[in-house]
Amino acid sequence: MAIQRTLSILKPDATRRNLTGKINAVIEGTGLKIVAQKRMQLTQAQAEAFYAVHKERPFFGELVSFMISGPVVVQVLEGEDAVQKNRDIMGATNPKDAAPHTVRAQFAESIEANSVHGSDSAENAANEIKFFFAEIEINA
Ligand code: DGI
Repeated sequence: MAIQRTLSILKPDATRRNLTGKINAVIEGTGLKIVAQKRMQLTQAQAEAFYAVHKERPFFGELVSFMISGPVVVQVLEGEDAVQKNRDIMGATNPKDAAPHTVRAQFAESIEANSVHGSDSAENAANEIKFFFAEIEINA
């Protein structure tokens, strides 16, 4: 499997509870490298654009409100099979369904405040990385 990149977001529930270091340790423990990272306060327009794929879903408004309720840490992860590897350590969307070793099982508060986002395909990863980062900001 080739070296891939994926976009990860540590969500406002994680920054609020000072969990970014603990979550980064789990990410780095998989062998993935954090090759870009910045802490940001998303605007409503940015959160709506990032999650545009969900705009018809009943929870869209709540999702956007939550994502702007505090700072996030956006990051690019790089390594072998990065997209799937990150999805595997994130765990299921609802922490009640997440396998015990995963970030969401260990740290998430609820299906909404579920601590992390990760791209779900290589194609989405490329678009999501471009949404937040210029190539010059990504350094392996
Ligand atoms: O890729 P995931 O983050 O695991 O899940 P997703 O792409 O299906 O949904 C994106 C985010 O939307 C998810 O991380 C949390 C939120 N979400 C998903 N389903 C629900 C939800 N939020 C609420 N409040 N209720 C839901 O049923």
